[in-house]
Amino acid sequence: MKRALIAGITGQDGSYLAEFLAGKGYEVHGIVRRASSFNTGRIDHLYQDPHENKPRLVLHYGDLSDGTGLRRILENVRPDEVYNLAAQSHVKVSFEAPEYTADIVASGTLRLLEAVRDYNDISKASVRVYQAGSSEMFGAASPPQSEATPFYPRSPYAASKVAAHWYALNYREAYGMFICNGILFNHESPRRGETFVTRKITRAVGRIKHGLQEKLFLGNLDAKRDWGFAGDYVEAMCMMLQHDKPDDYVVATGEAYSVQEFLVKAFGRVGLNWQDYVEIDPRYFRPTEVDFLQGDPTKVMTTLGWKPRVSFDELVNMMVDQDLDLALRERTLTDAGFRRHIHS
Ligand code: NAP
Ligand code: G4F
Repeated sequence: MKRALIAGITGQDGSYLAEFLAGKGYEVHGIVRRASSFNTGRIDHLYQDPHENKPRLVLHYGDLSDGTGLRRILENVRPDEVYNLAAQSHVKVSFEAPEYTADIVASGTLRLLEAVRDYNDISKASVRVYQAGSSEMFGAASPPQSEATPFYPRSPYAASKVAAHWYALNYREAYGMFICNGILFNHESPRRGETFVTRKITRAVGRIKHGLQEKLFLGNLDAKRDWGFAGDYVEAMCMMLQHDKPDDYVVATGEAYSVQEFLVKAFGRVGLNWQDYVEIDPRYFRPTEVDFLQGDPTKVMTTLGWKPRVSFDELVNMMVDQDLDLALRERTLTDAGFRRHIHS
């Protein structure tokens, strides 16, 4: 049985990857940050009591800011594969917390790579590592973007991901480590964080439809993104680590839509016109925007045989349908006198 260690297991991708690997028979270990409230909502359905004989999902407290702790976790878990999905992953927030973002996204990756390098030396193992790179690294480069496109980062987040990408590539060349950089374009799901634009929209659609919200405030509606389904993308991560040689891959659908096109589809799903509800709030503009991301996934398709299963329309419908259901439950609670809580 293979053992995988996932940093960032409580996030959107971490939860889908944990499910996927568990389904393949892996023993899955995850690194969880200490928080004052529970942050394991996305993986609670997978959790097993550690007092059980052989739980298939084991959680370890740790943080990418704490290199010694990472090393200790590696020695305890003795993984075959490590997936580094941990990050301060919000682009706009990275302008507000740039040093923190760099510390976790760039230096945190370096800490994890150092820990794996030491563990390999001590144990004579050859742990395979997946590094979560991002299409944000292409930033202002013209679409379609492929593995050959030069990076042009437009935010502290993107610059930090570029640093992490090069750390990973350098460790592969310098120490012969098996490390793959996935350069993933935007991928969404009903588990997407509620401050990313797709989920912010679908949450609002559900609440507006059920009379819980009147307006939706957004920033730049003209930006274009290549949006896929997170469940499809985690399969590509695993496929990279099963290949006979480590390499870097763009993962994308090859299609791009604007934020406005997402709005049309999402509001249209419930028979509403987005223009009746959306207002622009410059607070959501970014100091430097990434206008147009559209990936060229030829390499991952031809080399690894990966392809996306969920279309743009299916993705929007899946997210809206779930958020309609959530809003209905909120409505029921509100009608029963409970106060509701709105994220923006
Ligand atoms: P996400 O939902 O924001 O999850 C991020 C994960 O990292 C969470 O588990 C979070 O823990 C954890 N984390 C944050 N700071 C940490 C720290 N200091 N130490 C340890 N863990 C920490 O992000 P995602 O959408 O799943 O994305 C996964 C990875 O892929 C990220 O690296 C992201 O930058 C990258 N990526 C995402 C996309 C996309 O479209 N989704 C595209 C390209 C690349 P908490 O739950 O406690 O916050
Ligand atoms: O949903 P977003 O915040 O995603 P963004 O910035 O593309 O980043 C996501 O994808 C990256 C991969 O390309 C990941 F690396 C990263 O971790 C993250 O998962 O914004 C998408 C677009 C932007 O152009 C933004 O300006 O939507 C625009 N937008 C318009 N109004 C908004 C809003 N974005 C947010 N978050 N909130 C708004 O109100």
